[in-house]
Amino acid sequence: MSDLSPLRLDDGVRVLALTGAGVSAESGIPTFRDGNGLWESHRVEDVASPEGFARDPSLVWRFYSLRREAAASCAPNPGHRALAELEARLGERFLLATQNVDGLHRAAGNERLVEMHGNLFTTRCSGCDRPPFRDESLHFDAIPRCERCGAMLRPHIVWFGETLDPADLARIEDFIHESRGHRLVFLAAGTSGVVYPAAGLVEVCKRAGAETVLVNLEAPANVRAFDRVIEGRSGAVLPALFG
Ligand code: BJW
Ligand code: ZN
Repeated sequence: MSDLSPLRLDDGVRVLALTGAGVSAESGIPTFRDGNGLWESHRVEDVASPEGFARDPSLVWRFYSLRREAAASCAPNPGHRALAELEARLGERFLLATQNVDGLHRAAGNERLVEMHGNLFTTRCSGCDRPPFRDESLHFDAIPRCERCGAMLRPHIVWFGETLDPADLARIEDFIHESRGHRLVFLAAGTSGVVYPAAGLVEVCKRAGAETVLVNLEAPANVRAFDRVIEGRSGAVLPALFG
C-alpha cells in the first residue's frame, strides 16, 4: 500500500499539476493506452493525426463526435474536485496543465488551467484563421464546412506531429521560472508518461529544483524521474493528498 500521507502545503509552496486520461477514467472516460489502445480497430495515431484527417476526415469526425457525445454525459469525480479545491486554496501559486480535452477540470472549477492538447468541444477551420469556437455539434454523416471560406472544419485538438500552442507552453514555463527561490511541487496524475512534451515536464521541474510526486494506477514510462510515487486511483488519492 502506498504512503498516503498528505502533501506538506506550507505558506509559499507552489504547485504545478499535470493530469492525463487516468484522472478522467473514474468519470467514465476511457484512457488511451489501457486495454488495447485501439478505437474500432484504428490506432489512436490514425484518427488523431493530420495524416489521418487528410486520409479520412469523416472517420475522424465520427471518432470525435462519439467522444463529444460520451463526454457530454460525464461529470467531474473526486480527483477533479480535489484539484479545484487546491486551486481555491493556493490561488496564483497553482497551475494545472492537463492533457485531457474533456473539459472536466473546468467543470470542476479550475480556472488556472492550460489545456495542452486542446478541447473536445472546440472547433476550428482547417483553411482560414477564423478563431476557434465552442461547438457541441455531432457529425456522423457530412463533414462540417467553414461558413467563411468553405474549407473543412476540424476539432481544436493537438494531434500527433502537431505543435502545442506556444502560448500554452510559455504559460507553463513561466510558472516554473517564477517558482525559482520558492518551494515547487510538481504533481503528475493519471498519465502514462509517453507523450511529449508533457512527459518531459517532470525533468524540467526537477532541474528547477522541484519535488516531484506521481499519482498513477501503475508505474508509467517516466516513473524514475519522480521522488514520490503513489500507486492508486486519483479519485481516492488526490483528496487524501491535499487533506
Ligand atoms: C489511472 C487511473 C486512475 C488509469 N487513477 N491513474 C520526444 C520524444 C519522442 C517523441 C516525441 C518527442 N517530442 C514529440 C514527440 C512526438 C509525439 C510523441 O510524444 N510521441 C510519443 C508517443 C513517442 N508528440 C507530439 O507529436 C506532440 N507534438 C509535438 O511535440 O510537436 C513538436 C514535434 C512534432 C513532431 C516531432 C517532434 C516534435 C503532440 C502530442 C499530442 C497528443 N495528442 C493526443 C491525442 C489527441 C487528444 C484526443 O483526441 O483526445 O492526446 S495522444 C493521447 O495521448 C492524448 C493524450 O492527451 C495523450 C497522453 O495520454 P495520457 O493522458 O498519458 O493517457 P494514457 O491512456 O496513455 O495513460 C493513462 C494512465 O492513467 C495510465 O498509466 C493508467 O495506468 C493511469 N490510470 N486509471 C490514476 N483511476
Ligand atoms: Zn475557414
